Amino acid sequence: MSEFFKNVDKIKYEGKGSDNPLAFKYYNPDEVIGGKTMKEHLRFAVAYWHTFQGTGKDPFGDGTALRPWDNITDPMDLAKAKVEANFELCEKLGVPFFCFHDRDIAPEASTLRETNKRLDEIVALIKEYMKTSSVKLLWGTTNAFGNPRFVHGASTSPNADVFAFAASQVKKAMEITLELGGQNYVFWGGREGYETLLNTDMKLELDNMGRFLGMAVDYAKEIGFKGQFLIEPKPKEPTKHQYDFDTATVVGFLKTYGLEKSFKMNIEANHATLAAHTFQHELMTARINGLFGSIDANQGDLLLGWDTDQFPTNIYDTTMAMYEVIKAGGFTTGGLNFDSKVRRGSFEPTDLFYAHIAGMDTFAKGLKVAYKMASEAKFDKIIEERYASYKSGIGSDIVNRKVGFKELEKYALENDQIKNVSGRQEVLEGMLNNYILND
Ligand code: XLS
Ligand code: CA
Ligand code: CA
Repeated sequence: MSEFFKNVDKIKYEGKGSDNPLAFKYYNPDEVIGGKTMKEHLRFAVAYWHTFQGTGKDPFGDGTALRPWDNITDPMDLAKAKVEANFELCEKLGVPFFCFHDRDIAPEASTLRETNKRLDEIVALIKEYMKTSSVKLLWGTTNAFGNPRFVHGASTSPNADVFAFAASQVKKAMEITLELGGQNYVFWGGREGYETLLNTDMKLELDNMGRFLGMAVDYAKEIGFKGQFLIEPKPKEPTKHQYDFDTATVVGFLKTYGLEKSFKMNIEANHATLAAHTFQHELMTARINGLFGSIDANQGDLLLGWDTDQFPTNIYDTTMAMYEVIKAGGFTTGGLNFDSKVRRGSFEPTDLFYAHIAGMDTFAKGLKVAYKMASEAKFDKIIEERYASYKSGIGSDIVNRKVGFKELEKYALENDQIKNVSGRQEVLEGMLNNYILND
């Protein structure tokens, strides 16, 4: 067994005072917060595609990443080396999970049959590693967007042969996710969207996407896959308009096609901001609809405005995200998957560790602050008071639907001198600062 990251040992918790870039300052896996360890709360995962497939290539230039497997030329040997590197990296970081697309772990061959054989070979190798490692699969998914056959989408392609191909790919990816004990299966829309309505039958495309997901639910039952199905919303990129625009859109979609009991959400921070929402908004929308599942942890850059997938280092975002996770009762099958890539300029192998450490510390700090905020319930109390008018009198009659427009008009005619109270936003933002700064 080769060691790829020779200059990195197991990353330890050294605490706030440490200036060792290869140590945790806030993430202390065994520290107990509210009856659960940090490791159990946060359920971190490494994203195979960015960490092992990412090269730093962008539209203006070639990849810059220097990786210890760069000298391996045979595609299957390379795929095997990356399996080894994945277990080494996860173990050294103490990250308990990883996530992959089918095509991340095994390269596509010239026929589907041959591609599936390659997948089987790599899955057998991963299984072998899992026998001695505690690293598990958080979720599997399908890459049905990269190959040119998916130029017009997968399940929403106008070409039924493409629909069939994508179905066979998801079928296989579900089988290997089951075989590897994956706890969830993710559906991110890939190219499920459109460029122009001049050539698009939107109704047929949406109906087909509904049919496709329905077939996936049927097949999961057939093979006994008990993992959670997750949908990951995104408003644009690669298509101009992605059908799974945001959480609210997906909630409507699931209800239209009768799929709301079979799916939950995988919320990505960068996709939230692309949809002009905050990360917290998307998490709350999922939670209040009973559909919170998992998180793709990253952050965008509002000045750039595209899906930059940066490692999460913004403490406000991680605090409010963990606040929502706690309000949702914590993760069950889900977790925090670093769908994040090191910047093109951070091309050294050790940058992969620095980046994950920064992300893990930022979420650990967010968890600690959020836990305190949730247990002290100051914000809850303020919100409760703000809506107190619905607890009695006319408010309670509205909530209980005891009144209609006629009764409300009668009430309003007698109570038309309305008094409002301040929303005190700045006080609340100051309170949040105090929590973050004093913890
Ligand atoms: C792309 C998505 C993708 C999904 C998995 O923007 O984030 O990586 O998470 O297919
Ligand atoms: Ca994602
Ligand atoms: Ca993304």
